[in-house]
Formats: sequence, structure tokens, C-alpha cells
Amino acid sequence: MKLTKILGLAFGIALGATAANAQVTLRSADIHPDGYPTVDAVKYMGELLSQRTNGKLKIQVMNNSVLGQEKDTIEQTRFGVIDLNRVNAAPFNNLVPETTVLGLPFLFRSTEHMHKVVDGPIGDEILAAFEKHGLIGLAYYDSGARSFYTTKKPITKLADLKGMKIRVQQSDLWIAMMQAFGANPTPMPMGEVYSSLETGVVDGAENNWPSYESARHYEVAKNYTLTEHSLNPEILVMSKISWDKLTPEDQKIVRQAAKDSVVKMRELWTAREKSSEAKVRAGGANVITVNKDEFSAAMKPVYDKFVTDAKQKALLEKIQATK
Ligand code: GTR
Repeated sequence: MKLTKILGLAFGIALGATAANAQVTLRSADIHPDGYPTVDAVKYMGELLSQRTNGKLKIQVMNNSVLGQEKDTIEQTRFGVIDLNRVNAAPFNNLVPETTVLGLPFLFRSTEHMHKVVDGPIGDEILAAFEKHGLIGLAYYDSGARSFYTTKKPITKLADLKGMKIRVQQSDLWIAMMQAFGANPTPMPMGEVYSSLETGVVDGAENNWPSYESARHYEVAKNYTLTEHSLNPEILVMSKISWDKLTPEDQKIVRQAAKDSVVKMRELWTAREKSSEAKVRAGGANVITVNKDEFSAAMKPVYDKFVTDAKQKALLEKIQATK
């Protein structure tokens, strides 16, 4: 073998060793169990990242709440202890007020409408608002429509919610929304909901089909009322501290892989909504349809409280005008 070839080989191995040393595994938090669409979408993003960086960047999804409940993991992500985090928009509301608009009750006319908004300039603007809070907004994932479920008294009309103790996510918007529905809001992390339903700390909660099913809430709260009051999406964020350690080229790859995982997520989500619905129906859930107009008519105080200045009003109009 020629000397240059031998040197070349040695150099290649040396380079390989350097690349191996520079390997980064990003830890990603999620409260959901194995197989939940958000968990699998971030795993898929990890595969894309690994392919596109020749194994330099990888993702380890630490789901099942092993890193804590959402509010806590958001803080840890801001401090760079957790690199990536997939959380619903609601627990971000108080930290990043720009996210609040996405959860407004009966705002989106359909999933397509929500996609149009988050996939366009409004979605980008809201993602950009994370940066000043130590987070990089990467992508929106579907979360379906949220509906109420109760342990004892079924909700068949708005008046049934009067005085009911309903668990909500830890967000001022969600507290105000429950009050406008006439209910008594009890904010708490998702991990406490099952036992709170079981022991009567709350009379009900609200969530999409997949979470109602995967968290087994349908076992203890059998009445599922299709109010479909919010299409609040999930948001995938990265710690700005972790982000700043990446080269600009790798940052671009991360952003693109996150965007590409959205396509996968939407497929997974559509399938899971159907299978979860089938599972809870088979499990004995009492699914109730209601006159949604009556529920949405009660939401004016929420809009009055959260859409106050000219900027927010203009944003709301832009969302409503999105075809
Ligand atoms: C789920 C969402 C979670 C969490 C949960 C909740 O739909 O995926 O991120 O926010 O709802 O109600 O706490």
C-alpha cells in the first residue's frame, strides 16, 4: 500500500473518532406513554436528524413523565437541563403570552383552519416569541379537539357545568374559560388527574380522544361530552442554551427535521384519534353530543379578557379571516 493511502486511512479513522466524540444526544421530554403520536413524532425527528448529520445528532425521547410534569420540564428546558420538550400550548401561556390566542375557545373552525394558521406567518411569529424566554419554538403538532368528561353527572347542556369542579391545565386562559362555562376550575398537572377524578377532588376534566384514552381517564370518568371547545395545538421547543451550542448548519438541520416531523405527526394523529375513540367507546364511555353554539355563546368574557389591545385584536381578526 502506498504511503499516502496509509496516511489517508489513518486520517479517516482520526476524523471518525473526532466525529464520534462530537456526537450529541438531545434529551426530549414528553408526559405521554410509548406509542403516543407526539412521542413517535419526536422519535421520527431523531431518525431524520441522525440520517442528516451522519449520526452526529440524535434524540432520546424520555417520555412517560420521567423528567417531570409539563410546568417543571418547561423550566428545566429553559435552564438547559432538558434539550427538547413537547408540551401543549396551554402550559406555555403564562410564560409566552403570544401562545394564548391558539387556545381561545371555538377559535378554529376546523383542523384545516388551525393548520393554515400555524403553518403560516402567524404560526412563525408565535414560535419566534419563545426565544426571549430561553426557548426556541420549533414546530406545532396536532392535538385534536378537547371535550369535557365527567365522573357522575353527564354534561348535556351548558347549565350542567354550573359549579362543577373541572380540572384545567395550568394557564390563566384555561381558568377563565372554565369560569365562563360556569364551572369551578381546578388547575393541576396531567399526572394528578386520574386520582383526582377517582377520589372526587374534581368532577371532571377535558381533553382530546387520545389523552382521554391513553391516560385511562375514561375508566373513571365515563361521560364524554363532545363540546370540542378548543383545538389548542402541541408545541415542540428546544432549550436556547442547547441550541446555542449547535453550529448554524446543525441548527438549520434541527429546524428542518422538526418541520418534517409535523407531516408524520399528522398521519399518526389522525389514526390515533380514531383508534382511541373506538377503544373508549368499546370500554363503555357514554358519548354525548350537545348544541355547541350554546357553549360558544358563553365565551365572550374570555375573548374580552385575553384579546384586549389593538395588536391582539388585529391578530385575532387575521386568524378568523384565514381561509
Ligand atoms: C394533552 C397534551 C398534554 C397535556 C395534557 C393536559 O392533550 O398532549 O401535553 O397538556 O393534554 O391536559 O395536561
